[in-house]
Parts: sequence; structure tokens; C-alpha cells
Amino acid sequence: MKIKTLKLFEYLNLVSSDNLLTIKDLKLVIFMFKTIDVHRKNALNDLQFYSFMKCTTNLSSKQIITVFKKLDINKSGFIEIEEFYLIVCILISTKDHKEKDFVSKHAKTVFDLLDEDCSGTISAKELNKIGYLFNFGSRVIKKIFDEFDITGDEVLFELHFN
Ligand SMILES: [Ca+2]
Ligand SMILES: [Ca+2]
Repeated sequence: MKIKTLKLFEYLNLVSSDNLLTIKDLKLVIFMFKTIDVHRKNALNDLQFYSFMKCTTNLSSKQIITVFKKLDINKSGFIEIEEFYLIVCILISTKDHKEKDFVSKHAKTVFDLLDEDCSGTISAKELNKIGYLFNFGSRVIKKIFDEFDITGDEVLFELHFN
């Protein structure tokens, strides 16, 4: 995933200790969210989210739809501010080339995002499906499996992300 050069993003940087935004940055994220949330529902529908992702990333339509479904953690059919905050942190970590830091600092969150069928394990198929969000290309994915897949059954366990 590539992040488009936007003035807005230049102002946002993750605090290196925990890879999250500062309070000041958080205000900017809330402002962004409210600007997109034109219907004042405190939630973004698929179309609003789609437009945001199209403006900020190079993801394909199909990929954005997958991200929407995965990001909708509480399965409300909408992206609320907490979910939006998560994607903005991911976008910024990508912009700053700190995806790996982000993944290791927020292993549990990332794990839940990747574990589509909530099986408690991540298969190669699942990693392929949304790994692009963290720029896990097929080479990186293979490396992760070579490194961690001790049993050779192409299943990653949660332990492996910690
Ligand atoms: Ca939601
Ligand atoms: Ca799974």
C-alpha cells in the first residue's frame, strides 16, 4: 500500500514509544472524521470510507472493501471513530515506513485484523488477503512463515506476533 502525499498527513506522526498519535494529532483525526461524516452519524458508511481511502492510498476498490469489512471490528456496518483512528495510525506508520514497528507494538490488534475467521491463528491465505495493509508482500509473508511456521502447516499462532 502506498500513501498519497497529502499536506494533512505531513502534520501527523506517531509517537515512537507506542506508535500512537499525540493528543494534538488526535484532535486532527477527529476533525478529519467529522469532516467526512457529513450525515453527522458519528460513523462512516462504506461509501464515505471508500472515498477517504481512495484519496489517501493506492488501494484498489476490492482491497478497500476488504479493509472496510475487516476494520469494522464491532460489525456495526459502519466505521466509528475508534476504528477510523486505527486505520489512520496504520496509514501514518506506512507513510513513515514504520509498519513493522507498528505491527510489533500492536500485535494483538493487528492479529485480530488479520485473523478473518477468528480461529486464533493466521493462515497464509488470511495474510495474503489483507497483508498489503502493512506492505506485507508475498516475499515478506514467505519470510514470516519460514521464520515462524515450525509445524509447517502454514498456520501462524498468536504467539508468533509477540
Ligand atoms: Ca464499526
Ligand atoms: Ca484465522
